[in-house]
Amino acid sequence: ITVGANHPSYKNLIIIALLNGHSVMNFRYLIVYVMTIRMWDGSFNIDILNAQFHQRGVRIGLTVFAIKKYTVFLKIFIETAEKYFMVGHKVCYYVFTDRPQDIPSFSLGEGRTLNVIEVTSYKRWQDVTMRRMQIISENCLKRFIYEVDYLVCSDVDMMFAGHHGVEMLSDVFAAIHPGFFQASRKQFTHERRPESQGYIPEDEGDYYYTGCYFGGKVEEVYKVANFCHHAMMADKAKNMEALWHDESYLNRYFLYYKPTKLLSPEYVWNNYYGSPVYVKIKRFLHVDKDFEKIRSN
Ligand code: 2GW
Ligand code: MN
Repeated sequence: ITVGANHPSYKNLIIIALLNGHSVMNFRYLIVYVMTIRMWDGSFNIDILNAQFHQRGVRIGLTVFAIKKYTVFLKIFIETAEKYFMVGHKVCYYVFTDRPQDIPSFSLGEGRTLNVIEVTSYKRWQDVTMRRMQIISENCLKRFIYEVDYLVCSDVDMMFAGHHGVEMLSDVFAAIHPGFFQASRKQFTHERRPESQGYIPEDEGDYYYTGCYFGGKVEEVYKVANFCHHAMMADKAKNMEALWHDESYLNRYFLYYKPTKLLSPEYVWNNYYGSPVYVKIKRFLHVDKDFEKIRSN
């Protein structure tokens, strides 16, 4: 959309943004702002949404990878998901792991199931995190499309701490990386080498999206994951790897295929960034990890 600063809708856009509690720094951001729906506390009526989604009998898949030592994160992840994630809806957890024997059993709420799927691990941690895209895309075709309507793809070193309901679902949704919510475009750590498939020009890029939480309809998640996997393979053939691995390719995908819903930092927060007033509810948190210990082989 191109709307000049003198256009009457310019004022309306600013008013909408301010009513939602945002400072308007840059008109370009503002346009993207109104194109995507942001989910903040108070911006949705969960009772109406729950009724609509129940009527449709919507099934939601949650994919998570616990490879090597990262199996330790699963307990808190699933236990807190049972408390907060899509409560009252049909939920299917998909746990991908190379250590199925290390996966504890969980007591799950009604209508909720957990599938453990064995996958092979990779030596390099960059491959462990990036290959998630390949595995997700393959399973979209093989399995998810037959079993669920929406998919939510998450890191495992996370815990739910507040309501995560159907308000977040959309054809494609993404979340802003908590460290870049207030950053300017110049500060975004996008991949800047034009030769890379993750390339985003200096004067482009709406947000810096996190790689740890995204999703949507199965057919849309397939497109996201398939793109990221192939972009990564094309770079690999040139002996390249984007700066932030899968996260960089994900950001590149969203540059030209924008998410239809944008989750506020309430939905992905990291206490490393403190407790700013705009995050009224911390719904999902990065778990502290001992990097040395957890990432060593
Ligand atoms: C091992 C060594 C170093 C880094 C990751 C791993 C590792 C990751 C592992 O041994 N086993 C494993 O299952 N993982 C999976 O990859 C797990 O699901 C984990 O949550 C995910 C991403 O790795 P993580 O959480 O350590 O990386 P973060 O929190 O720094 O993630 C951000 O950056 C990544 C790319 O570098 C991804 O884009 C991720 O989605 C981002 O949140
Ligand atoms: Mn993580």
